[in-house]
Amino acid sequence: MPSDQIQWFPGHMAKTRRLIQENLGSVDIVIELLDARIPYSSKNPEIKRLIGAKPHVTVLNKYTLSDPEACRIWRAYYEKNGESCIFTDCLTGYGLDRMRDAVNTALSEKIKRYEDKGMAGRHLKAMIVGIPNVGKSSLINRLAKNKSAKVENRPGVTTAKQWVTTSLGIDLLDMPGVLWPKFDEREVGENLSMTGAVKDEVVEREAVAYALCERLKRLYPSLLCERYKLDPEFVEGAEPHEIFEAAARKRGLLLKGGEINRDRCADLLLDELRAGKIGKITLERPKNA
Ligand SMILES: Nc1nc2c(ncn2[C@@H]2O[C@H](COP(=O)(O)OP(=O)(O)OP(=O)(O)O)[C@@H](O)[C@H]2O)c(=O)[nH]1
Ligand SMILES: [Mg+2]
Repeated sequence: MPSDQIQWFPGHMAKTRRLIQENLGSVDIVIELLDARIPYSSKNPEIKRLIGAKPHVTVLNKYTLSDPEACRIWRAYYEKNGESCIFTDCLTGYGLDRMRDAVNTALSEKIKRYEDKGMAGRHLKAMIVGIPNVGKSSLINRLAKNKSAKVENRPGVTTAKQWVTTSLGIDLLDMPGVLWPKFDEREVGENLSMTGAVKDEVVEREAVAYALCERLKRLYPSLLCERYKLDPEFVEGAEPHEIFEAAARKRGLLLKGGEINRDRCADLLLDELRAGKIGKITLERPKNA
C-alpha cells in the first residue's frame, strides 16, 4: 500500500489490546518498550487509555542502533515533561542494570506499603508492552533465569502472553506486539515500516525506502554519502527518489538493459538501516523540544 495509507492491525492485535486490559489487575507495573530510533512513532497512543492509572515506566530499546546525541535530546525532553525513561540494548545488555531502580522508583509507595505489612522482598509483577519487533521477548530473555521467550527478527513472533521469572526479583509478563488501527501521520507509518515493526508484506517497500532517503538526507547526509559513495552536493539538491536511484547505480543494482532494480535497492536500503550498517541513526526528534 502507498506510504500515506500504511496500516497493520490484524485481529490478533485487537486481541492483544484486550489481553493487556484483562491482565492489568495481576501486575504492579507496566513497562512500555519503545524503539530508541523512533521514540515518537513507536509510542502507541492507545496505551495510556488501556493501562489507566497503573504505574508505568518507559524503556527505549535498541540503544546501540540509535544516535547517542539524539538519545540525549529525547532524555531531556522526557525529563522536561516530568517523565523518566531509560535506554537499553538487549544485544549488549546496555542499561539493563537500571531496570530494577526504575521499577522501584515508580513503585516506591507500593513497596513501602508492602514493607509496612512485613512483606518486604515480595516479588513484583510487570507487564511488558510495545510495538512488534521492538525487543520485548529479547528483554525478557536477557533478564530471565531460563531463556524461554521466542525471538526472531520479524514482527509478530510472540502470539500469546507468557510469564517469566527474572533475576531482578520481578516477574515479567511477555505480550505480543501491538499497533493501533490507524496512523494519523504518514511519517509514523513510514518509520514503523522502516524499522521493521510493520510487516514488510503489507507495505510498498520502494516508497518506504524513498522515505528513508528523505530522513537520511535531512538528518544524516554525511552517513548517507559515505555509505553509498554519493556526492554531497548532489545529495543536497536531490529528491529522495533520485538519491535512491543513485545508490542503486553505485551498488550495481541494475536489470538487463540498465534499468534500476528497484526491489533489490529497497531491500538493500532497509536491510542496511535495520542492521545498523548506515550508522547509528535516530529517525526523529521531539516535535516541540
Ligand atoms: N540491535 C538490537 N537488536 C535487538 C534489540 N532487542 C531486540 N533486538 C532484535 O530485534 C528483533 C526482535 O526481537 P524480539 O525480542 O523478538 O521482539 P518482540 O518485541 O518480542 O517482537 P514480537 O514478539 O514480534 O512483538 C530480534 O532480531 C532481536 O535480536 C536491541 O536492543 N538491539
Ligand atoms: Mg516477542
